[in-house]
Amino acid sequence: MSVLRVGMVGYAFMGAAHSQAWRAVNRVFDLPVRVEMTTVCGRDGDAVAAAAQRLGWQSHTTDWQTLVARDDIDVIDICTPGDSHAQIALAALAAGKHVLCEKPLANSLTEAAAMVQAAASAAGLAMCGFNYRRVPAAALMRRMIADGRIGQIRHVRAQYLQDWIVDPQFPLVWRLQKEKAGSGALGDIGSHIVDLTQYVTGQRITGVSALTETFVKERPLPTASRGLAASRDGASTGEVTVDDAALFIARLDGGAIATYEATRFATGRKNALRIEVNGSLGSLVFDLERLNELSYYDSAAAEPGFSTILVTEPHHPYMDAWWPPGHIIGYEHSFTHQARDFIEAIATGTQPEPSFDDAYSVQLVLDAVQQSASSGSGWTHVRGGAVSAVRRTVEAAPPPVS
Ligand code: SOE
Repeated sequence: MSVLRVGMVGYAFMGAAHSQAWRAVNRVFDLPVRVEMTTVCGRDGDAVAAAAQRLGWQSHTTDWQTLVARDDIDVIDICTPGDSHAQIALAALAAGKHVLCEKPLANSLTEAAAMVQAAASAAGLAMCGFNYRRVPAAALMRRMIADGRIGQIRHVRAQYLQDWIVDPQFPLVWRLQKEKAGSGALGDIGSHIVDLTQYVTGQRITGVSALTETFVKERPLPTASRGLAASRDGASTGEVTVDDAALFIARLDGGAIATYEATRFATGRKNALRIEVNGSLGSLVFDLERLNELSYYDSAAAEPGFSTILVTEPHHPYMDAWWPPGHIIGYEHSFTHQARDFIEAIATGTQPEPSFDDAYSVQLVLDAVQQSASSGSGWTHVRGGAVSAVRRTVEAAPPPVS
C-alpha cells in the first residue's frame, strides 16, 4: 500500500477534529492509500510539541514555510484562522502539494480568487473543508433531491444558531476580529448553510438582501493565558469588528427562494444547524442536533405526514463502513468522511469537492451579503460564477503518493 504523508498547520479545535479523522480513516474505510500523520505545525514550540503527542503526529515544527516545501510531505491540511489560509495554500500549491483548507476559504474575495487560480493550474488537488456535506443524512438529502423525491424546489429555510458570545464579558478572541476572521457569524457558520444549500439543492444563490448586527461592540481583551496579546496602549477592552448575526433572504438559480439566519446570540442554541427544503412533491429537513435522522414529507404517501428516516443503513452514504443499522454516529465522523473523500480523489486523480471553485461561490454569497447589509440598499446580485469554471479530471495526476 502506498503512503500519503500529511503536514497539518494549526492544532486547535479544527486541527483536533482533522487529526481524529486522519487517525481513523484507514481503520474504517478500505482505501488504496495509507495516511501517515507526518508533521503538525504551530507557532508555539512547546504547545505544538504537546499537540503532536496528544493528537498522534510523528513530529512537529513551528515553520510552515519549510513544511510546505518538504519532499516528504504530500498533503498540506490548513486548520488555521482565515487570515493565513491564502498564504499557506498558495505556497503549498506552488510546491506541488495537495491542499485541504478549512472553511471559509479565505477572508476576502481577492484572496479566495487567488487560491482558485492557483488550484486551477497546480499539480496538486485542492479541497475546502465544508464537513457538514459529509454527514450521511445531509448527503442522503442531496441524493433524494437529485432523484426528484420532493419535486421542484420552492423554499430553502436555513439556520445556524450558536450562543457562545452572549456574555458581553466574553473576550475579544480572534473570531471577533475582522483582520483575523474576515467576518463573524456570517463567515464562520453562515458559510456552512450557504454551502449546504448549494450542495443539497444543486442550485447556486444568485442574489441576496441582508442585514447584519453587532450587538456587543466592545469586549475585554483576552488574557495572555488564552494565547493572545494584550493591547500595547494598556487598554483593557477592544472593538468587535465583525458581525454577531447575519440574516438574509436569497434567490437560487433553479427558481427557489430562501431565508438564512446565522447568529452567535441565539441564547440556549449551542450548535443548531437546521435546513429545510420544501418542494412541489414533498419536503426534507436536516437538523444537526439529530444528525442520524432525516425528516421526509411525501405528499403522495397514503397518509402524508413527516416521517423520520434513520440514516444508518448500509445503503446510506458512508454508512456501510460503520456499525450495524441503528448504531448511530456523531460530529467527528463528518471529518473522517471528508478525509476519505479527499484521499480517494487523490488516489484516483479526480477533483475533490467542494473544490476551491465551489468554496469561491460561497465567498461570492458572503461578499454580497456584506455589501447588501453595509450599503443598506437591499437587493444585491451575487457576482457571476467561479473564477475558473474548470472542473478538472486530472488526466495525468502527479504521483499522489510516495
Ligand atoms: C465555531 O463557531 C465553529 O467551530 C465553526 O468554526 C465550525 O465550522 C462549526 O462546525 C462549529 O462551530
